[in-house]
Amino acid sequence: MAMLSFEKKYRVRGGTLIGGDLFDFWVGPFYVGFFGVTTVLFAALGTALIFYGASQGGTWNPWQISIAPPDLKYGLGLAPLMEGGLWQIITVCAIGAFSSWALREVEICRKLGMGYHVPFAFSVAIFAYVTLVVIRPVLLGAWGHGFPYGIFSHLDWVSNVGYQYLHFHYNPAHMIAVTFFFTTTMALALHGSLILSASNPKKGDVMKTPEHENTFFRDAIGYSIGALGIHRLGLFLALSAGFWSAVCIVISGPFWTRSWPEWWGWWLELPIWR
Ligand code: 07D
Ligand code: 07D
Ligand code: U10
Repeated sequence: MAMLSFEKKYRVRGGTLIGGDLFDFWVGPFYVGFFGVTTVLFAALGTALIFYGASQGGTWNPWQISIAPPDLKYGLGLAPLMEGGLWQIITVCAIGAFSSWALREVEICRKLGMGYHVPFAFSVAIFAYVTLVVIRPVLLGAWGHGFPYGIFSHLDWVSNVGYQYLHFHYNPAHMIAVTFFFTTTMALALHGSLILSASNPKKGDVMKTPEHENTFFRDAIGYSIGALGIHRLGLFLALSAGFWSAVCIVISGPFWTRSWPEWWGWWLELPIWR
């Protein structure tokens, strides 16, 4: 009930980026807005094209459906529909839908008078995707370097591209990204467990305060980052994971063409060993 009366108060017009009052309303729980309409249009077209591609692809097994990017011979040009053209249109739809979703989040933030942290965070995921299917293919001179749209086929792409550089674990930016992913998981486990331990006591027990939370970590490791700080740290860790992922793939090919283990040659060539 509290939620419903809150929504009534805040479900007012205004704060849109584009179109004024146009589509400035809600359908059930969903805010629509101009960018809600563009999200639905791009997502519906992209999904329909995936189904069309699947209908031509010889399998309805959801794990095996795959829409491949064009052959490398098409370079950065347009490819015929059934030879990668479909992948190119679906890519435009995907970028259109993801960006629309981010902008719809911005409009919701504006209506609520909140910061833009959530759309900013989603933009980092979009940036990683755009790095994979636009920035790196453009730097390498062919759309064929994008990944195929299929559940198993995109795993094959990751494995193949990994082995193309002999041993992807030796990519230093991949190491940084993986470390950020692992650290994010650890931070969330620490935070989730700490909050539940203090604020979800068993029946009859009193709820503990943020002072208890601070004191736990001061006792355990000598320092507490604080209630706001842990959320800043969590956001930083998670966004860094996505950012360094984009870096690790964009340098593979455009900036380093040999095997990743070879990159570490600089260490053996340091003057101190001579
Ligand atoms: C839990 C939020 C919900 C989102 C879900 C995903 C679709 C795709 C479309 C059949 C955390 C919805 C899925 C709409 C259906 C078609 C055409 C988010 C949550 C549940 N991957 N990947 C998966 C995508 C890339 C990799 C699963 C998308 C890169 C590995 C799912 C993209 C590389 C593994 C999926 C993308 C890569 C997966 C679970 C886009 C490097 C797995 C995802 C748009 C990043 C895992 C069979 C998940 C798996 C997996 C979706 C890109 C590697 C199908 C939409 C090219 C190694 N990926 N992926 O939970 O089980 O995300 O695969 O960039 O092991 Mg992938
Ligand atoms: C791209 C997803 C964007 C999603 C968006 C939203 C919908 C809507 C709707 C649910 C970036 C989509 C939304 C579709 C859904 C509804 C309703 C996220 C994206 C915009 N690796 N590796 C990474 C590890 C190896 C290789 C990243 C670990 C091998 C290559 C990460 C290991 C070889 C590439 C990572 C490991 C190899 C990567 C992925 C371990 C293979 C990449 C995360 C333990 C033999 C990719 C930008 C990411 C990359 C990438 C982790 C092993 C190859 C750091 C932990 C050694 C080729 N690997 N990897 O990027 O950087 O998320 O992509 O072994 O391209 Mg790796
Ligand atoms: C956090 C938090 C916190 C909270 C929280 C949360 C983080 C402080 C206070 C939030 C966290 C959770 C709730 C936990 C669970 C979340 C996850 C595990 C993350 C992953 C999430 C999911 C897997 C769910 C994904 C669901 C989505 C994206 C919703 C799908 C919605 C739609 C398809 C409708 C979108 C609406 C739009 C675009 C606006 C326009 C709407 C209309 C026009 C009306 C609707 C019309 C249609 C649906 C038409 C048909 C659409 C078509 C044909 C196209 C779509 C095609 C598709 C295939 C989808 O920190 O603590 O607590 O809660």
